[in-house]
Amino acid sequence: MIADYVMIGGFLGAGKTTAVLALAKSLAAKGRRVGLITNDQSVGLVDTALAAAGGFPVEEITGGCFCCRFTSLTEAADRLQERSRPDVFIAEPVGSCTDLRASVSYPLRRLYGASYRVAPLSVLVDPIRALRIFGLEQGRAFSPRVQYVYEKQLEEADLIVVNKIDLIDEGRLDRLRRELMARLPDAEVLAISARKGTGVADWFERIFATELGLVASPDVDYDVYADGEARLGWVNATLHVTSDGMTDGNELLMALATAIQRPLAAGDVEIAHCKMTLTAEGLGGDMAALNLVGSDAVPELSHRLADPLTAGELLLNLRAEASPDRLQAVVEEGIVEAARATGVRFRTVHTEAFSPPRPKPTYRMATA
Ligand SMILES: Nc1nc2c(ncn2[C@@H]2O[C@H](COP(=O)(O)OP(=O)(O)OP(=O)(O)O)[C@@H](O)[C@H]2O)c(=O)[nH]1
Ligand SMILES: [Mg+2]
Repeated sequence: MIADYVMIGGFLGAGKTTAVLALAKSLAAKGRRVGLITNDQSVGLVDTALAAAGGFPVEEITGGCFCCRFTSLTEAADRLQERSRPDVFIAEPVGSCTDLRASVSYPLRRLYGASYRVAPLSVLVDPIRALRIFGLEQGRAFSPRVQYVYEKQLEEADLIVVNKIDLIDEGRLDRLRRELMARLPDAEVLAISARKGTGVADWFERIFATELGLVASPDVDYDVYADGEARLGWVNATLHVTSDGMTDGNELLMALATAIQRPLAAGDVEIAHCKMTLTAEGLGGDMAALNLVGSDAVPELSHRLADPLTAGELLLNLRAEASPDRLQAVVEEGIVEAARATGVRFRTVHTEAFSPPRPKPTYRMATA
């Protein structure tokens, strides 16, 4: 049987996980069996928790990206195959990775073409981030090396999917669309709201109506790419939370996010994405999830805990343009402040702060 392999890329916080889950739901409703693959440089993934909460079989690849661990990708697909025999795999690459066409899509097509039909490469765009990066609007952006990675991600897309259109008016969307079409004349530009469902049916149809475009991959200067990626610091933490009385877990996530955001915004550090989940112990796996997609953005709860809790597990994944040490210190101080504000106790189960290492793809096939 040939399964579909769908990869949904895009920069950190663009809405990949939200879109992956929306696509998975829509396919499951049509009777298709879906398997999800998440990816990160480290363990303790918010995205895996969200995918599992969505009720889908999920395999995670930790400790490196798909491109650098190509074999792990096919092994993850094999494990999903054993568990639930998916006929569609949906993979979310790390949001700071690029060159996926050459290092994942083409190798998959060439080496495993008998097992997978590789869908066109979709790259999601957060319109507010993009308007700033392209200089069309004022606001905090990233340094040029990080923007290099951002631009390379767009350059390799078959489908550029402007997401979150519920946040912008027609005029801003038009301006962005024109800019994208001028910069990337060969790509198809779509506009959706993964959250509200606007435009997603058309996009999903495009994913299955066509195949991966067989164009040459963009040239990528790996020195610049590696430097751009390394300027982003990452913190992944798994924390055990307890309180003597009942605590509102939603407020706890808000308190922690605010305590992390404040010093970073004041220190002129741009947050790419700060995300957290809090899973309550003994409440049937009920979970809250919080996302913050910029230093001047507003932290948002995408899932809320229905009931207060006395114990739970908190996963925190922070990516921002600053050194890992600085981010780690901000997280530690944030934990102290959130504990003081809410009266809970935190115990660190696992924590890791680092910058992504230089990407070294297993394969690099510039053409199909
Ligand atoms: N308003 C709005 N928010 C959205 C939409 N899609 C996603 N978001 C929000 O954007 C934030 C980031 O979404 P994710 O799906 O986690 O983004 P991601 O690209 O998977 O992020 P990383 O995995 O960290 O790179 C969350 O708060 C989402 O709820 C949308 O269509 N509209
Ligand atoms: Mg994600």
